[in-house]
Amino acid sequence: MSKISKVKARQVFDSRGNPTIEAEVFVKSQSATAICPSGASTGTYEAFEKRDKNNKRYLGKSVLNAISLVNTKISNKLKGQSIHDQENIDSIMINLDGTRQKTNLGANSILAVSMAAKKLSAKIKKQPLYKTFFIKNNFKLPLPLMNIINGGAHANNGLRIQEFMIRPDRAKNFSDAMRICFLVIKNLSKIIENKGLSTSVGDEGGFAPMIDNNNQALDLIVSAIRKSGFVNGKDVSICLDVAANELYKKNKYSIHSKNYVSVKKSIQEYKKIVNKYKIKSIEDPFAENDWMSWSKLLKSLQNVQIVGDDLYVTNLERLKKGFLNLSSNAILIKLNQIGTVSETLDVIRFAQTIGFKTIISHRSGDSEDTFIADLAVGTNSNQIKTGSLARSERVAKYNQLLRIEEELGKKSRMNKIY
Ligand code: 2PG
Ligand code: MG
Repeated sequence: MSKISKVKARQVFDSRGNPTIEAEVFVKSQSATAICPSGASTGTYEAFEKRDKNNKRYLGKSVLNAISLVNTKISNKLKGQSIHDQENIDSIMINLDGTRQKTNLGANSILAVSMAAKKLSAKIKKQPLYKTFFIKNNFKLPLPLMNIINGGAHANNGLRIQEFMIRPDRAKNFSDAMRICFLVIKNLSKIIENKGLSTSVGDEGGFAPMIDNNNQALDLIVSAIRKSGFVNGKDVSICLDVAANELYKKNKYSIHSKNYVSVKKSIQEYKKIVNKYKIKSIEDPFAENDWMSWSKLLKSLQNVQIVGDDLYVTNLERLKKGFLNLSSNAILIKLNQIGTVSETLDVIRFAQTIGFKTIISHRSGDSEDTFIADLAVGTNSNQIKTGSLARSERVAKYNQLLRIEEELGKKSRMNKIY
C-alpha cells in the first residue's frame, strides 16, 4: 500500500511575481510537487484564495498562513491515506475546511496538495499523468486557444476586451496547430511593429499594443491571419474572452466602447463583430449574475461557442443553473476556481454529459506547472486556453502537449471543433 507519509508546502512565486503555494506530497522517499495558479479577473463565486492580508513584508500578498495550515492540519489528516484514492484525499480536505468557498484553509492550499497527490499517484504507478484521469484510450489532443492580444485587466492599454485569441480549427495534429499559431503570431508581430506600436506582451504573453479600440485589435489579427496564408473563420478562427464582469455597471455594459449601453445594444454590437470578423467563440460576454442576457445572446448568435468562465467558476451547481437557463454551450475549467482535482473532474464529466464543450484553462498568474496540459488530454477536453507563444509559464503547457503527442505516436488524434 502506498500511504502518504507527509505533506509539505513552501512559498514560491508566480508569473506575475506574486507569492504562491507549492505543495509536496510524500510516500516514503518518493514525492511530487504542484504549484497553485492565481487569477486577476476573478469571479465572485470562486473558491477563496488565502493570503496574509496583514503581512506588510509582502504587501499583504504572502501565503505563509496557508502554508502552515498545509504543514500542520492538512499533513496530519492525510498521513496514512492511500495516495491512489484521490476522491478520499480531496474529501478529507473539503471536510477539514468545512466551508462553501474553502475560506478556512484556502483553495490555494487545498488545490496545491490535491494536484501534487494526483501527480505522485501517477508517478508511483509509473504512468504518465494524462493516462490517470477518466479517459483510458483513444486520447485526443485539444485545440489551442492562443491569446495573441491582451487587454482588460491583463494589460494597461485600455482595450475593453480582455483576450483576443486564435484557434487553428483545421490543424491536422497538435504540432500543426502550433505551427499555424506560430506563423500568425510572427506575422502579427511584424504588422504591429510596422504600425510603430510596441510588441511588448501582457500577462498571458499576447501583445499589448497601445490601442484602445476592439475593432482595431481585430483588424490587426485578420491581417496577420491573411498574411500567413490562412482563411479567417475557416483555417483559423478568432475567439474572445470579454471578461464582462469588469465592464458592467447598473445593468449596462461598456464592452464595445467606453460608453455604458443596454444589453440589447450590446447584443447588436456583438452580432456586428461576429459577422464582420467571423468570431467563433465568446467567453464571459455578460456579467456573472446576468443569466438572462446570456441566454438572449445564445439565442441570437448561431454557431458561436458561448463560454462560461466567471459565470460557472467550475462549480457544478452553477453549471446546472446555466444548463437549465440555456446560458451557454461551453464551460471554461479552472482547477483553482473550485479547489480540488476531484470536484474539477465532476464538473468536466457533467459538462460533457450535457453536450457542453470543455475548455481547460490557465490563470493569468501561472507557473511552470504543466498539470492542465495532461488534464486536457486525460479528460478529452476539446480546447485548452493557456496564453500565447511567449512567456515560459504559458509555453510550458504547449510543450507538454507536444511531448504527449509524440508519446502517443500514431495513436494520437486531434480534437475537432465541428
Ligand atoms: C480568464 C483568465 C485566464 P484570470 O479570465 O479567463 O485567461 O484570467 O486568470 O485573470 O481570471
Ligand atoms: Mg475568462
